[in-house]
Amino acid sequence: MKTIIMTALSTLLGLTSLAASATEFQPFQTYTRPALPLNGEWKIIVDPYENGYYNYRYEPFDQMDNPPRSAYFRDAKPRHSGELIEYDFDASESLTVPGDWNTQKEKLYYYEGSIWYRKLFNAPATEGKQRTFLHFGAANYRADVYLNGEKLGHHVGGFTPFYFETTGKLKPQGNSLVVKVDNKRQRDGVPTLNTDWWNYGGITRSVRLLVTPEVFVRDYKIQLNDHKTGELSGYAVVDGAGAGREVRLTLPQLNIDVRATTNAEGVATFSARAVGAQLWSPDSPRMYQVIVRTGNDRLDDEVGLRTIEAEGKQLLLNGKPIFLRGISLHEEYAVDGGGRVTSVEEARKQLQWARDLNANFVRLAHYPHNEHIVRLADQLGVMLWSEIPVYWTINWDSEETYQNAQAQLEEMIGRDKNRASIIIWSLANETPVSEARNRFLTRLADRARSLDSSRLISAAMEKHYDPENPERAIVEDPLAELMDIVSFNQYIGWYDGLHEKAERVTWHIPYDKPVFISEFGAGAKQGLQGDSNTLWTEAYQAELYRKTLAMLDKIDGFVGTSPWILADFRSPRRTLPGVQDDFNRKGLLSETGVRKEAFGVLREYYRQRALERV
Ligand code: GCB
Repeated sequence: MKTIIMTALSTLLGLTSLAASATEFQPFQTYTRPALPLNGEWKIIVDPYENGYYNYRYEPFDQMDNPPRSAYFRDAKPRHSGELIEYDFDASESLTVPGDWNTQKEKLYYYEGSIWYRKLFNAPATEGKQRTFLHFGAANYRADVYLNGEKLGHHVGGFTPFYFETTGKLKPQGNSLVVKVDNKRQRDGVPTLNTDWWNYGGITRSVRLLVTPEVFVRDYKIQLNDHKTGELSGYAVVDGAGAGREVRLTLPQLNIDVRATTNAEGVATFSARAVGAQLWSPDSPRMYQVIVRTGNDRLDDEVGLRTIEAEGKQLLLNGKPIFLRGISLHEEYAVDGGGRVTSVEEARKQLQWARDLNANFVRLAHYPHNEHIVRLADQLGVMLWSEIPVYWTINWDSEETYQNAQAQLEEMIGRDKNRASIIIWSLANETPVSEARNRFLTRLADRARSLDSSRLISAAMEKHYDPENPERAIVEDPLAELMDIVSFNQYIGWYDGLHEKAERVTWHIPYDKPVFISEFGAGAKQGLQGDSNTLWTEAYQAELYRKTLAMLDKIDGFVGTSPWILADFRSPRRTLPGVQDDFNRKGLLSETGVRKEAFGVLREYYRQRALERV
């Protein structure tokens, strides 16, 4: 019922509503709030049989009225010499949070299963009616969270944030926070069993404890509706308030200072005009300070103001045509031990590599990346594509799978909706056309649009060949009708013939929409020299880039590309000894950042493109 009322209300207010969420997730803007970090060393127990979760009849302990002390989340110690407790966090080994587990211990290189994490901490000082929240940036894939032996809840999905309120649940000292993280792949999961990347497990992003006033600004959105008039609109969501609470929105450098009052759901809506604002763009990533206040609470942030539209076959940033000089990227940084990106410095290094390539756009594949990189992209002027892991062969017929995908979409948009850098939300990658898949993705597209009208929606589709003419490539997919941009992956010259084929193929793309090539590429082992007709050599990859770029240039409505991929990345599908050794080798850089010849080819192409401006 609440959902229905809120949906109607939001539509009425033209809100990009989080409050209409069908799930329990309510976005919480935490990045700029002061917090007690619970990062660092956590004690761990590796538990492949989930012995700490199920009894010997396979009944879950956390669904029992009085869970026994043998349940690991009780974090128990024998009370006397006769009490049998077969685990001991204090005496166990440790892992660092944030971080994946596979790259922290050799024995966990291929581990997929459950690991229990435990952190002891003292409560931060609070005053009066202040509230506390435990916030997780991400844990892959399922996290069950317990505080002082009691379950706080669980979260599914490896790349988006979640949190629990802990007000009244903390002891002044010695709180035991236990998290069971399980990264087993699942047929009904998002992603599903089969992916071309390693499914790193663990608490991969920061854990923080936030203290807020009783009533506080949990979320807000601000968007530029019209680049000519500077018309802005937005809203703030106040947690703990009913109707009639005053909220103040200030953008001091633009002399904007407006007040609004919350409705019964705690939502206050704003409109304002940004007179003389410098719009955000890669050439000039101007950021403006934003302050949202209510009572004694204050949320500080920075936003860029820009519009992005598709008009006919053109892509318009602030009303002007733009070409996306892109590159695809996994959230992996193999330098210094490798694994998932965990720090601002690593994220900055990745964006620096992209900028060295003269790129102005990065496709964050194939799941939402950390908040550091998205915020850095705002600062540095790099446009982004952000996607959810609806990849290949998701179980399209399962409602549970759909709800899972939708929740990840809502969490992604919920976290990043104020980031000017993100211009495209992507819903799926290389999914096979079928009735069930079309229904699934249509629902997701509708949901994405209802949440955010200030960005484009896309999905990486596929091509096929004209049965009458094997060199006439066609991009036709019912999904394309729903998208703002027609994006597709194609591997002519790698999975599909040799690079010379690119000289002969013509394209038929029957949509009056911008065309974006979200992937092309070839494997090359860095340092492997040879002739340009031999697979795996740097020369072959470089030649494929030359021929592919020449082919793409001829496509009507070509507005950009994000070749696959910036750096080699770990994938258990890639076993060829001496060449792949567990890495997908389509990087323009090796996994440690050493350039291959094709890096220079793309860099030069982008340099020319940048000179032409479009
Ligand atoms: C694709 C996928 C990407 C793979 C890539 C490859 O089309 O979208 O995840 O890694 O091809 O290397 O085969």
